[in-house]
Amino acid sequence: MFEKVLIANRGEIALRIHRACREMGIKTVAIHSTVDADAMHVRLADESVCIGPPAAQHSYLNIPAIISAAEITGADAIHPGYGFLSENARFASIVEEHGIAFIGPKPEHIRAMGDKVVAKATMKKLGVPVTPGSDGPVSDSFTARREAERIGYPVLIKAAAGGGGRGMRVARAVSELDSALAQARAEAGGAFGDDTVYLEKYLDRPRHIEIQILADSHGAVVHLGERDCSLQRRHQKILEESPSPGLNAGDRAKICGRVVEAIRQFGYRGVGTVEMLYQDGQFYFIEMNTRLQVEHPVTEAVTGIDLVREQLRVAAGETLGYRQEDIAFQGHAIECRVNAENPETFAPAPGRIAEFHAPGGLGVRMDSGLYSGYRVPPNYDSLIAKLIVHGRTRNECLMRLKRALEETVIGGVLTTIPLHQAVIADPGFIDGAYDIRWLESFVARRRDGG
Ligand code: MV4
Repeated sequence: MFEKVLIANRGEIALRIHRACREMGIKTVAIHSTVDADAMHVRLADESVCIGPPAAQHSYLNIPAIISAAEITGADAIHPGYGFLSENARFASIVEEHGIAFIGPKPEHIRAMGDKVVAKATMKKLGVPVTPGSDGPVSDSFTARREAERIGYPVLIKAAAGGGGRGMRVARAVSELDSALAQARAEAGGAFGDDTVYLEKYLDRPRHIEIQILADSHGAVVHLGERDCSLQRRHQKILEESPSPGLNAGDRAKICGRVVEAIRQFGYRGVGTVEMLYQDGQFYFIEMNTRLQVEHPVTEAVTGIDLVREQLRVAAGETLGYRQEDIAFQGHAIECRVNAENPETFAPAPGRIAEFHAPGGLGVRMDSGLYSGYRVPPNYDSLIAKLIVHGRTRNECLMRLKRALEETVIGGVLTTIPLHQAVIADPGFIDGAYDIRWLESFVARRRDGG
């Protein structure tokens, strides 16, 4: 096992990784920008290195500074967390070229899944159902028409370098196709420096269900069930749950089996998430994330498996040490993402935390680097805490979540807690029949005072 891990991230996830390392007797190195010098993960780590100014481009994305910090402190592995460099194949290979272990998949697997056209072709070949589409890039009007005709309208134009929804445009008829194609390409080119796009059948009201997988470097692969991440606004998830209230046992077993087999054949190592759309009883692969995800604690709650510990173990070459049959799924878990934002306008609301009290009790977990007096910097993502609640049933989980949200005190900044309280009190959420468009209409209804 590693002796010292450098944590190439900040905030709650840096703390989360530190905690797993501590429990395994591994020393930790925190890196931080100047504005994060007083962050909790820096205080708790065994060592820390300031790697640059507030702008992420010059600190948390600064590869030479991070490699230098690892070399100076003698770290034998780097954990990238999520966001920042976590899905940067070039970073992963540079880390390994320096004789340091990258806690994640091999660079070639990161690269393959980073290109959405390659990812989709790979999964299709390995037997995972994909959304009907162009099966390759579409660059001219003629090809677009031919493919859209074949797929059937409405079609969705997506960026190959995309993910997260940027560079997506719907065309509902041939009359909309040329302008949608031009807009998607322009947006993709601007956002990713690559204007390659492809076409898919547009799914109207799907759920977003993702399968968590875990693989060692000896060919063992297991799934840890699904998370329903349909509650999103502008491609930002706000609440995730497991199991999905919209999935039956038969469909779950079928898709999880398919995904595990595909990942085994792919030769993947580490944790991974296979993102699917689910509509009318059918699954469609959209993307694979090759990192630890924000919402991983939902899976930890229902399986009792520490995903960061497993990441460290498989990155060090250890075997999983258990089979699929050994994994038990217990009860229901929900995560609320608490952002320092105006809960009505979603405008970022950084500032000084005047008061902080985390909720507790049975089945309640709060992952956060907050403390009273901490200043939430304006330079990064507005996620400041995650509240994860577990119960024996979805109803027990919801009752407990309501109680835990009421108990939470975060003073001095606006947070999205009131939004969560409204969501979990709404019959449309309680009945579990929501899809990816539910939250946007809920927010609009609230704004119009309906
Ligand atoms: C789709 C889709 C409908 N049909 N693909 C959005 C982000 C990207 N990762 C995939 N996305 C979508 N792909 C087809 N063929 C709708 C979305 C989508 C979405 C997906 C998951 C969660 C929230 C979403 C919000 C808007 C659109």
